[in-house]
Amino acid sequence: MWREGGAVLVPVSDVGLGDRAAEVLRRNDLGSMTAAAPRLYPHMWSWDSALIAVGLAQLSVPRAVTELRTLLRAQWSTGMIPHIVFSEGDGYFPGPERWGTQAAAAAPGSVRTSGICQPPVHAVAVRRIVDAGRRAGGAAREEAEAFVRDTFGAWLAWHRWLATARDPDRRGLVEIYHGWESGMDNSPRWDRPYAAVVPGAELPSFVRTDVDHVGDAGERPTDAEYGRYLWLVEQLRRVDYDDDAARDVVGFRVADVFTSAILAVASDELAVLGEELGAGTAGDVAELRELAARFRAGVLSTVSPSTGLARDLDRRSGEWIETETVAGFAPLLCGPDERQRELFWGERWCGHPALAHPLPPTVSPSDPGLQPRAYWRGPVWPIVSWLFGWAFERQGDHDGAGRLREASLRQLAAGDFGEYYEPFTGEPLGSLHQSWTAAVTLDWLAQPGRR
Ligand code: 2M8
Repeated sequence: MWREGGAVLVPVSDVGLGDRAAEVLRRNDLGSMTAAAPRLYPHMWSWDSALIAVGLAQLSVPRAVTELRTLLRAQWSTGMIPHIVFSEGDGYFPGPERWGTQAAAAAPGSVRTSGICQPPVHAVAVRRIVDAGRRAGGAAREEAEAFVRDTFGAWLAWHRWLATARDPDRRGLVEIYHGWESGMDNSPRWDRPYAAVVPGAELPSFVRTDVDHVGDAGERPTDAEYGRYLWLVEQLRRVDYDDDAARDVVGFRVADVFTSAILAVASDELAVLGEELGAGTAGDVAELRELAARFRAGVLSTVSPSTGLARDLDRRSGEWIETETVAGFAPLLCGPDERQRELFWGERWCGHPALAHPLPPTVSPSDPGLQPRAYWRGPVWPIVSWLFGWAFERQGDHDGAGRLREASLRQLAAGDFGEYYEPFTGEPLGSLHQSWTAAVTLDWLAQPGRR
């Protein structure tokens, strides 16, 4: 099942690493979904599952398709794809009881999910599955292409929901109601908006489980941060996750520039797939192209003239969020950008002399606020490096993509598949055997033209 007809393009020197990565995905396989990590995350996460499918596509196109079909079974009737699809496993908090989404009118009846979303990287994965299917040929190709025709409408509904419910003023920026929706949970990007979130006395008590599964609790968010995270869940739950009501009651509303950039490129990818495979109507394809253009323009509208980095916008206070994080490179994810390219490889970022590998940390290594072991506040995340490498390749910047791939494979060579890495020592942190880290490793190993 794991290697079909020699379709795995792993070079001989990397066979060991590729085998280990495949083994991680096999062990985390729960049947029709993959746990994001063995103990810390025993369920399916939305953007993890897309990147996991990118890796699975190198091993088995049908298994990659199954992953995304499982995710789509959890799609809400509004079009939203929830950020967690719960497995039968336990040991994760907040679990389905705390989310209480069964009362939400739009939630699916047969699957337990959370009530918020994550960045829409899915069309990127669908494209990868089609490409892998075409390379393998035969039944794999047929299955991949049939998958696009079957599910095009569902992905379109997801993009439409983001572009309407989460961009009601048509600014070309996706609004998020929780730091978890950004995927970059405790990034310094969210410090200011979170400062205004004050948990009410009626917040039900809670016991965290995440800190039991990492080497050191300092690698995870603090208890105070968790209190705010859970208070937002409480606010959303009280209005049964209704989109219109949520906008008025939630204490955190931020236009997220990185998610917006992902929506822009993913809309382009989906438009191309629709056209190539005759999925959807000409109007659907035109709509996706319009979304791509609107969100790219939205992203560019946030760039700070002084730093050259893109910024999030706090919709509650109306203030720009000025932090020096990797999300500032959102324009570079959307399209070629010479000024940003120079910044990205320059001394404040990948070219910083103290870095273990020339890869983008989540916070600039020149920023004194960087915390090298603290989750999204400094470490290097392989999936972030992968997303930029993917974007560079797409823009025809093969050199940039190759640099990120080679540096990442050196970072990953020990085969721990850390959730994130200490930027100055290269030590793996958080969960080990993290599925999406293993998955992007497989994709990097399979890419033709490695230097
Ligand atoms: C982390 O987020 C979850 C909450 O969604 C958590 O900390 O419990 C983030 O890194 C997120 O981006 C990721 O999707 C998830 C699973 O890997 O873990």
